[in-house]
Amino acid sequence: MATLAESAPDYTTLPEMAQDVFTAPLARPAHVGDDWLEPQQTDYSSEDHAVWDDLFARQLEILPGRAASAFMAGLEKLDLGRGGVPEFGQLSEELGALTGWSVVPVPMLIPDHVFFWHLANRRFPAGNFIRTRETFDYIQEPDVFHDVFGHVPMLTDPVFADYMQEYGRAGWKAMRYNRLKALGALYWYTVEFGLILEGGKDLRAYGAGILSGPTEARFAVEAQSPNRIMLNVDRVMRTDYVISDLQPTYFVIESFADLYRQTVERDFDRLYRSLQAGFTYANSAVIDVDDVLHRGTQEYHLRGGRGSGAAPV
Ligand code: HBI
Ligand code: FE
Repeated sequence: MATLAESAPDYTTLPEMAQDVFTAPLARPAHVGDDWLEPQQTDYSSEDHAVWDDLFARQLEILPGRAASAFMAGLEKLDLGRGGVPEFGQLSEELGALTGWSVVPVPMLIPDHVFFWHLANRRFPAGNFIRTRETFDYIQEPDVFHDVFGHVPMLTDPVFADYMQEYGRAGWKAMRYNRLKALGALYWYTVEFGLILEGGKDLRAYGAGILSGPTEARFAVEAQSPNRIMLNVDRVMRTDYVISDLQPTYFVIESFADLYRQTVERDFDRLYRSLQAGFTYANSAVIDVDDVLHRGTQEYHLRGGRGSGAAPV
């Protein structure tokens, strides 16, 4: 049977999002255009720069031995600890020389199709604002510390940099099949909360959601509560996730090359056709196809999780 050959989308132009695609509507601030880019990066106050410096110092106490080697190398290559919030122009020049990526300022969360479009063109949209002392430990909206400290170092790794671009390109197909939530789960369990088993033995974090906060690096790498399961893309794209607490389950890759292979060389048409709308597996589920590294006790979540006073054990 002959199938119609699909031509590749034009990734250079902003895609149109169909009205009936399941996605969160966002009100666009009046001062940004369809690309959601800020005209320029904020002029940070000296207090803003001090907040960056203090966040940076705190993470560096926690991350050695817990963060992936590629992440620690990226921090060095970009000299992100030189003091103060990095200037995106200079950062983009340095990152551009390494992997061709740039960092562009956005006001807040941006719509999925705009986010994918920037990634497909090797532009990383980073929150312009920085948290305050009041929200020092935890904020839900991605600020410049989460985005630049958490995400940008990984973009110095050539394979990971390619994975992020391919992830953005994958957005077009996910929109067409109305499966953005499933593709979002893949982002969540890799780019935000991914673990890697370095050299087949050392568990390390490469996800920005883990690396940019004070608690989750220890929890993700060392605690007894969470499940740690080898990444399987089909499985992950059927798995629900929580956005406001530590993760009940982390998925582990062998290498970035393996992550790239599992996703980019995959037949997403088949997967999307077989996926139900919505998720199949709870975020704490362990199922029979799982290659389980550690079966978690889930003690932290069973005791009530964030806000309950439960220890992240
Ligand atoms: N916007 N600023 C910003 N940062 C994100 O990480 C982001 C976003 N919009 C949509 C989005 N992420 C999702 O598409 C991914 O989490 C899948
Ligand atoms: Fe993020």
